[in-house]
Amino acid sequence: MLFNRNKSKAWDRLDSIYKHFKKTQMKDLFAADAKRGELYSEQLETMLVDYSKNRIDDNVLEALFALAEERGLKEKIADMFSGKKINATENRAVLHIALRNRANTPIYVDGRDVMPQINAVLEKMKDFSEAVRLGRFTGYTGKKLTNIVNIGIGGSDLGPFMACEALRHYWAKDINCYFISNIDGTACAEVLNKIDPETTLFIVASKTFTTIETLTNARTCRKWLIDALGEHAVAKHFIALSTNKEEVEKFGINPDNMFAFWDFVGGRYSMWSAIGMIIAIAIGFKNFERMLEGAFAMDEHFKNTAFEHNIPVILALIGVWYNNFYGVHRYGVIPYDQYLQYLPAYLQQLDMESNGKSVTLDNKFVDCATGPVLFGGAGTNVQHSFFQLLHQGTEIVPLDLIVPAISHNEIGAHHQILLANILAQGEALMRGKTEEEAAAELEAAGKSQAEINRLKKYKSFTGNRPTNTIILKKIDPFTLGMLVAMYEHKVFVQGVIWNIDSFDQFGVELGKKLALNILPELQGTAHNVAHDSSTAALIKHIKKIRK
Ligand code: G6Q
Repeated sequence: MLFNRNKSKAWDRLDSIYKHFKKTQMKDLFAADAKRGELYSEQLETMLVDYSKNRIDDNVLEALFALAEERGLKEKIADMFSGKKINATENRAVLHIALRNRANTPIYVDGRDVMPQINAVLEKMKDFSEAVRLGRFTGYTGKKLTNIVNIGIGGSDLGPFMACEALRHYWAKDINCYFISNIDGTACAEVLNKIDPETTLFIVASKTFTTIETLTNARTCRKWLIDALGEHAVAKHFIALSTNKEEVEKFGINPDNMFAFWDFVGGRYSMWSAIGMIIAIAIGFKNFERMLEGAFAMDEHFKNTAFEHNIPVILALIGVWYNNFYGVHRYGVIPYDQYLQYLPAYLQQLDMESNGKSVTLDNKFVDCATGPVLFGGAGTNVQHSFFQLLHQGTEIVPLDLIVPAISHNEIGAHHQILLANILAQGEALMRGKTEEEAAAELEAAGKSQAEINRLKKYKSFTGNRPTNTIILKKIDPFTLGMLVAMYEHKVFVQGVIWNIDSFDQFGVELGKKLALNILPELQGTAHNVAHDSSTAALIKHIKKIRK
């Protein structure tokens, strides 16, 4: 179906609603309806999503749901869950949902049920992760493997890294996890300095097994291990997570030590697959399965719930409302939880790599804005850094504020202070403070009239700044699974609205290719390659310094 927003009835309706609605103040909407908070909240299992502090009302929401209907969202969701090749540019199915399909109902790709192979790999992961944790699979010299190093980048790093950090509370006491992703030798050196070869397991995580950063890091680690323990030790200290058996063998890893996944699992959607091995080793396979169950609960909710109560759909459409009608192309995720501190970095890839596209599925340039710029950081830290701009800057930045009601570390009043802060931020951003209110406060503080007049503008806040508040019970594997799956589906819904392929990533290729051209120049084996004058001068300058 050709999507042209200028000819879309639902889009036109939203355009005209926006013209009247844009000046509406959220605080007036709250004043007019004492039940607004309750009305615009949804709960799933142990997760509550309050989306009431947004510039929306029933009329706006209805029009957004109509847009989703018009875009065929229901059918698109069914297509994904049934294994249709919705990653059209790469002609692939998109089946991260199959990896956590706890009902084990068949899902067919090219006439073949994918569930048996998924279950077989999960079984193999279970055996291996338990063998490592129990010390049944040991290092070459018979010592227990307690340092687990994941070597991977992008989707083969960010998911496992974020999830391991989020679930640190569940780590086996004698296990430590490390992550090497950057090609910068420092990344390798800093990890290798901390660990002992006899007790280290390297996990080479690469879907393609051709990624230069990962293979270079893996080779360096392999040499480090061989220097210490000899060539024979490799089989006991290296495993691979990949779709490419041939390259794994070429690298020198025994295929018995390879854990497979498939081209229907996108890199940034792969932490539920073999790529999650380090998570399973750290937290135990039972907990890993709980994470899959949490994601499955969100999948079922997403697949079966009417748009009006469908959490990923609602969040996605509110995002579209700001992005395409208010012209707000940015968005922040602020977890108020130390364990979730890497969630924004993970979501940055999920969202920006998925929806940072400019060509529609009909092979035309888009005629509306697509994926927003996503950033974030852990509360309360960021309240003392970039929140100034969020409160008083000229840019509107919609936020997701996330917090667990119960901390794993309930020490004194820490968690209550944290909770008070997240709630206060949402309230402050929505309500703001008028000049009159600022003046009254200054007066109460005993300031002179001249001082009050001088300061009241600086001390006022426009408010009307949107937030979603997501309250979790506790950061446990099940909850994390739900949360991550919620964002995956939110991104998918937005991709459907914008009619783009959320599952390819051609945009990362050009720079990679050019780096391969420049490398021989820096190494002195190629000369006089054509470049723009800036790049040419920079190459010359670097070579001079490194001589
Ligand atoms: C994710 C991307 C990308 C990918 C990395 C690593 O969706 O495809 O981030 O995960 O480039 O690729 P390999 O796993 O093939 O090494």
